Amino acid sequence: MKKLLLTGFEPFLGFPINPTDEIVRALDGKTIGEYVVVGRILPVDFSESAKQCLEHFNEVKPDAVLSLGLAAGRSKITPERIAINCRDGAEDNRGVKLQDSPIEEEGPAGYFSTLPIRRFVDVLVEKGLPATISNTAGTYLCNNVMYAVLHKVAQDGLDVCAGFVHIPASHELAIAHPKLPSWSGSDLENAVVAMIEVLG
Ligand code: PCA
Repeated sequence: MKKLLLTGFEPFLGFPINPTDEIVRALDGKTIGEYVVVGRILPVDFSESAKQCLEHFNEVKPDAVLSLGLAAGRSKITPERIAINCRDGAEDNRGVKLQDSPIEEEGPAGYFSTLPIRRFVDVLVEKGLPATISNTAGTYLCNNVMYAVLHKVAQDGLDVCAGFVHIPASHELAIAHPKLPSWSGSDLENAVVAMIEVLG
């Protein structure tokens, strides 16, 4: 059986919950398609998130990595096309704010996702779940984790597909932040399951 490292994030920036945390906990240990899911939650912390993600990677030795993050305000599931070598944006959960900071001093400008993102979108839409490719994962923690995993895979020459998918807010979050578009928790989870099934 192949192993999938599925990551989510803790709550951040005034959002009382992070739906990725709930999905990862729900799917941890499940077998989906050809994969057994190993779920891990990452901190929203510039000095820790990529480090911890790579520690999980080394421990799990996954065949594929699917990382999830909340993109509050987006209305669709958005597989990310590219991660860029930059950290910038709001304060993290430890109060650290970075500007124009490279993730890897000597690293390339960016990495394309090696997940089948076009197929993800096609399958989700066929199932009636709105999805579109996103061409920016931003410069916050989600981009940081996506870049760090793809950098490791490239540096070590590993046969592991990896990438990142942003998901919309859940209804629970939209109750706390009424202007946010939102999905039900079960639709969000079904979308993640459908993407894992695409992997094999
Ligand atoms: N979303 C943030 C960080 C944690 C999360 O779930 C992001 O898009 O970078």
